[in-house]
Amino acid sequence: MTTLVDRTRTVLSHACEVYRGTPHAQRLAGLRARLDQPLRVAVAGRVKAGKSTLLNALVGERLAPTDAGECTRIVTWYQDGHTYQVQASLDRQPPRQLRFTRENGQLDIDLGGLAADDVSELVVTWPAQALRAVTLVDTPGIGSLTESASRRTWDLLVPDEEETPADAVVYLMRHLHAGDVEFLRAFHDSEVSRPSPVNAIGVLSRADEIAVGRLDSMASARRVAARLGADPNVRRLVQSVLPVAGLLAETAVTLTEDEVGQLRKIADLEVADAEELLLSADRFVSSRPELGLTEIERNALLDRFGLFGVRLASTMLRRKAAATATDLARELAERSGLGDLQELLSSLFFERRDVLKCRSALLAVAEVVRTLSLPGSDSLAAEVESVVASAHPFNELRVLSGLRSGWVSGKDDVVAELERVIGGAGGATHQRLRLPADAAAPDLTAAASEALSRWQRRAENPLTTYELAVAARVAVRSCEGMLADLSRP
Ligand SMILES: Nc1nc2c(ncn2[C@@H]2O[C@H](COP(=O)(O)OP(=O)(O)OP(=O)(O)O)[C@@H](O)[C@H]2O)c(=O)[nH]1
Ligand SMILES: [Mg+2]
Repeated sequence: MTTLVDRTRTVLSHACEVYRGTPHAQRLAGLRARLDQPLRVAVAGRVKAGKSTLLNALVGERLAPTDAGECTRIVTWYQDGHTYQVQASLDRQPPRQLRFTRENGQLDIDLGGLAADDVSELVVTWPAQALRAVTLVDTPGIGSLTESASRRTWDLLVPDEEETPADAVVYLMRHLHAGDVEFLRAFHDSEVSRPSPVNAIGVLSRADEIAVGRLDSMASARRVAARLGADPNVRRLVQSVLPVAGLLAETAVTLTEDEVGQLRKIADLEVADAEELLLSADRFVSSRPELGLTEIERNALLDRFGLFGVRLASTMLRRKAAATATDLARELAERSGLGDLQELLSSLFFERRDVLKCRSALLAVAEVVRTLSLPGSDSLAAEVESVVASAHPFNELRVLSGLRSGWVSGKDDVVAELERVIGGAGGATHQRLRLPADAAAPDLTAAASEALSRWQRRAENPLTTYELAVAARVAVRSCEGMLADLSRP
């Protein structure tokens, strides 16, 4: 069976032949190579939304700078590799290797006299488990579009004439800002990425700050995120919005024994005393000198955990909800929302990585064909069309974005089922059928058969709207695909 990747590779090989000797040749070869590389996910959002912090949490190391340094203004790629290396791409000169150091686990890159504006991007190669499946791209915050650092992010996500270098985007919002909607719309409306929420998810970032650091902050953040995620304007742009306390997540995955020792001193206080100490950051830094923590240590704890994190971690230690540093790290990571984000990334992006990569590649070939017409480029365009039109995963993505944009509509329960069946909540069979992960094969088969008949009836029902009937036929194919998979030994 030829897979979508095989077919895309064939198209790219033809494209390389047709455009040999032109300025597009190198880019097409690069696109072909990209099919075998990890998925590229960009982390984007406004200035200080917590992008770099979240990226570090996803990698499990403090690689991205979260201070006010020059490097925060440069688009930076974090990719897996055999050696540790940092390379700067410059505008009109060959790339340059940069020196770097690590202090307290934090990577510090020396720009070696270069100004941030002269560097078009940094590529950090770092052997890390988390980077095997995905290359992460940290972007400067989008403030004003005229500012040069914003411009680079904009070019990365919405290039004028190139394919988007990222296959998918995690978009951070602190609370919905008019600028967020404007940004997301531009990202999706661009010819290259096409209006589609299929490759974007939203994160309500710095979630601990929503209820000013109270212990129930994450619950409030979940409510705000659910509201945002249900807003038609947001649904049109991102698949889902979930809250993440990025700082807590980053600290959890890089927690040290020293820090746990310091938190234990707070945990040993009487509940009422600890609560009073943690009423505000000022009070935490300056009161109870007998605690045995210096002002520097207290400030460091605040920087690493935030007031919410100090409260949560010390409470968990006091209640013995976490006994060891490892337990505490795991609990904090879970409560920060990092686990949920990783699951969502996995079901919506990683499991679909081939489709997303092929999508980026085919859109780019279509773009090249539009830009430069050569003998053979017409048939190339037809090939792209044929792969795009006949590959079922693309049809699923199309229906998904049709649902999100309101183009396909129907009764709420029908729409919800449609979205699930075509993989909108994850591509695994049990997710599509809304069954538990350990559902037995006969139950899956029974559910898939029932879904198949339901969608066949809907597709053929003369009262079904034209759009819904088209979508129903895609759902029928999805059900048939599940049944075919299930019948394989
Ligand atoms: N309380 C709290 N603070 C956070 C969180 N995430 C980030 N911060 C803090 O917010 C500041 C900015 O965080 P960054 O991760 O650098 O944000 P960014 O979006 O990468 O910023 P720029 O790249 O400069 O636009 C830092 O001081 C972080 O410690 C969070 O989840 N909670
Ligand atoms: Mg940053």
